Amino acid sequence: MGRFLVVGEDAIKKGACTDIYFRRVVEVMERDGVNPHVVMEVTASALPDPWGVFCGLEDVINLLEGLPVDVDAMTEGSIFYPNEPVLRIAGRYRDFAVYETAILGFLCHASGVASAAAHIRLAAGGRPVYSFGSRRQHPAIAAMIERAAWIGGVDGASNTCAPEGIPLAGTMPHAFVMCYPCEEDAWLAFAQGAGPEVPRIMLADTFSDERDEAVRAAACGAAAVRLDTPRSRRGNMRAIIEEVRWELDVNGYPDVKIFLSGGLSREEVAAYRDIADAFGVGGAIANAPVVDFSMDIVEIEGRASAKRGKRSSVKQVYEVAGRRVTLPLGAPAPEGGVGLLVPCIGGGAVLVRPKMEDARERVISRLLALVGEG
Ligand code: PCP
Repeated sequence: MGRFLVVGEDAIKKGACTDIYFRRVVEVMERDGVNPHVVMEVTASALPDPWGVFCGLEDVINLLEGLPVDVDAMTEGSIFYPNEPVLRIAGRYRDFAVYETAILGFLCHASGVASAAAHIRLAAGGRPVYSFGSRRQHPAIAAMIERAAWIGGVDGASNTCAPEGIPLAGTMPHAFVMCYPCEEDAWLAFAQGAGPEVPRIMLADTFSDERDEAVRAAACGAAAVRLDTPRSRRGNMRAIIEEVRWELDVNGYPDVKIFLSGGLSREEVAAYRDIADAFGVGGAIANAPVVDFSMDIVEIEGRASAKRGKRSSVKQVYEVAGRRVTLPLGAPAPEGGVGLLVPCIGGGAVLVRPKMEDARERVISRLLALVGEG
């Protein structure tokens, strides 16, 4: 271990970040000369919502590249449902057994974040949503969090380590306001000193009432005011936002937008989307429940086999006229059906690398059709 409690890339790549039982059973199997050819599938039996967003494939491909395995998977950014295989690995068990921990870790976490981001984007009904939650997770995974949130559909991310291509978004911390003699001094300093590309969004809740600070911030050149009202002051947040809007309007600032943040849940985003102009969401995206993917043998030495509770045989998921059908891979494909699992790695060689922008487009293009599905 180095300075921080972080497992390095090299340890992950060589399979050293694993559950000890994998290493132990591989040793036993080596001694016995047991190493069957298996096909393993990754599925989630249940989800917190009717559907999820598949994410994390890029890391899995980088992990398995060079191993003697074939990998097929849904493309990143695919919508998936419970019991659908999202990824399959074919190879000799011992050759990849120790990687299960990292494979699932990559997929469970990234898919959880991307799924939450997509559901929050839907809840926002067209209002921009920004990922502000990298501070809620270990900094070593900030890039993963922001990438998954971006694929899920947020409009920007706050962490400077977000992968290139993701627009950075932020306003100002309360600490900044407090470092000046009064709020006006801080807002004016920001208006004059921040780069020209930085939106003049002034934090308007540090010491006084939001309606008071909002109008004063508007007078200092705010393009928007951020309300990050502490929980202890939120008697009726909707009434507070409406009052701020009213006072901005009657004081001659109808174009000043209202940016909402601070512990927002998906439900709150939906509840305020008609009166707030944009949302900064932290924990509800970054701390999203992981997807409980598991990785199970479904075929061994060419014979369909699965532990109880799991469905045996290698499968393909088809999309047919907006419906999803999962069938054994050998069964005739439904007419007009498009198979969603496609080859990614053949004999250790990478065939297709996911592209972040394509994954995001895939999610966004599907979201409207999913409104009725929760
Ligand atoms: C932070 C920031 C956002 C919050 C976090 C997003 O708040 O202002 O509103 O994360 P959340 O949705 O999990 O709350 P603070 O910690 O109050 O930081 P600051 O005073 O610097 O704005």
